[in-house]
Amino acid sequence: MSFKIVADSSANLLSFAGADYASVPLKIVTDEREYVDDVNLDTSAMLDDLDAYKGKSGTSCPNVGEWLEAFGDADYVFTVAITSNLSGCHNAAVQAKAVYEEQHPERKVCCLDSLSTGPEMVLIVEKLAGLIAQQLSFEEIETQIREYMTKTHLMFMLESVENLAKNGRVSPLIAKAVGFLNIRIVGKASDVGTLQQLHKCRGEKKGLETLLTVMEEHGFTGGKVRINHAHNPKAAQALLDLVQSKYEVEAVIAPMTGLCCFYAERGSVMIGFEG
Ligand code: X90
Repeated sequence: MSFKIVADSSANLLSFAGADYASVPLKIVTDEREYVDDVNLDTSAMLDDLDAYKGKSGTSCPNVGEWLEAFGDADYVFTVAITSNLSGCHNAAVQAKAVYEEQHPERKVCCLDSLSTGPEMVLIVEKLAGLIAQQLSFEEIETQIREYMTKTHLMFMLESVENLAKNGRVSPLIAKAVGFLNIRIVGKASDVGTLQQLHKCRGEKKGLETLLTVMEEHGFTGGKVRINHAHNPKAAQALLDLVQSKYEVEAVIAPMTGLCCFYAERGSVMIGFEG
């Protein structure tokens, strides 16, 4: 029996060695061109282009056919998608599941709505790989991963929410708060998969300290952390140093790819952890 994990590119995980894995790209689109969020994308050049570009920019999620293609011919597929509250990704995966299971009645697909994005999706993918390696049944893996997902969290520090606001993914009220006076937004993926602002902080140092405080308030006591940054490796490392000064952790720092760079914007960091 073959198992495959398929996540959309908002996980910032274009490849993964721990299992048969595929990343399905979202796209960043303007009136002039389209940036596909895959290994060929130069995110720094994209952000520079977009800074210079005066027109509208947005994003689009993978369609049913793109999910289906990523399923390949696996017997059992687990999809991990960005929160269905902010994107149509999960919905398209669910439709792809229906087509796949109808075409191949012996195959099964489990679609997981992360209610999150980025590094929390990475934790889910890694856990799935571990469960598959234990040779558990498809049903048992589904039960255990859904249980695991109730314990993982995503927190972030954003330098700007301009693109989130322009694309209606955050309330205008939150949008007003950033972009001036050196303000950073510290927040989390809420229980229903929306962007929830917890604090406004002045400066990066204060923002990172606040990030650790809110992690602690959500049950963090060390363990696995996955950190993603938008062209800000220094802040990612500073956050890790801060966390490690108090806790034993097993950490990975990785850059955000296209989708998250577009929405989180230069300078931001996200952290996924187990509560
Ligand atoms: O379908 C699409 O076009 C994609 C839309 C995605 C919109 C949200 C992207 C968020 C990226 C920003 C900070 C973390 C927010 C977490 C909220 C759950 C990252």
